[in-house]
Amino acid sequence: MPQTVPQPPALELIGARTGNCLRVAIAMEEAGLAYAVRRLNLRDGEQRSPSHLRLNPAGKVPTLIDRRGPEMLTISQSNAILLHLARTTYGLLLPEDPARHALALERFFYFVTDVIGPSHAAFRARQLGDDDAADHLDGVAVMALAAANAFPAPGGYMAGDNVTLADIAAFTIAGSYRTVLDPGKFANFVAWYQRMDTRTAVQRGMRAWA
Ligand SMILES: N[C@@H](CCC(=O)N[C@@H](CS)C(=O)NCC(=O)O)C(=O)O
Repeated sequence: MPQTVPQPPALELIGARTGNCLRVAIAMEEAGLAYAVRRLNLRDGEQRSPSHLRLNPAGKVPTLIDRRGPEMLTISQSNAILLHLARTTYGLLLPEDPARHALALERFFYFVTDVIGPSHAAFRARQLGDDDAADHLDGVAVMALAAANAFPAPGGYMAGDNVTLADIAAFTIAGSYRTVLDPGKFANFVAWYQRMDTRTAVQRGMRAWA
């Protein structure tokens, strides 16, 4: 009798419970993609094992293995993975209309470079014991988040009526600062955060690395 050879998952996400990995898991869920997760124990240094370094020479997570096409793709950098998922899911994570697409990209990069970048730098500065630099960089991230109060239309998302990469990037970092933003002053942003927080796909993505 012929034996069925188990097939590796078409989409395999390697990572751990970190903001960068959560962002990719939420994007997978929002796009309705089936994927398997392979957890690495970062404390034990599994990201620097020879087998992982072959996939990602930087020794970081996340890394995505995409076996959907004729060639197996290995992609690292969370935001490159997000753009790859958007490109291969045709309008689900970035609108196809050029003007709406441009707006979603503008806001996606806003959160990546103006909020996530300073926030990660603040984290590093604090680890190194430079609290002044860390406080300054956290302040830069908070000011950028506060300015994003103007982005969502009431009831909507960061770049229109539907969730895009901009919302996914914003949500995974906004959680760290949500107690700092005064709900009276930044009501639009706080309402948007709650809208994201109650989405089934977002909740599933947040549990992906549990
Ligand atoms: N820019 C990269 C950052 C990757 C990164 O720093 N990943 C962290 C977890 S969020 C990591 O792998 N840390 C383990 C280590 O540095 O050893 C991305 O967006 O994917």
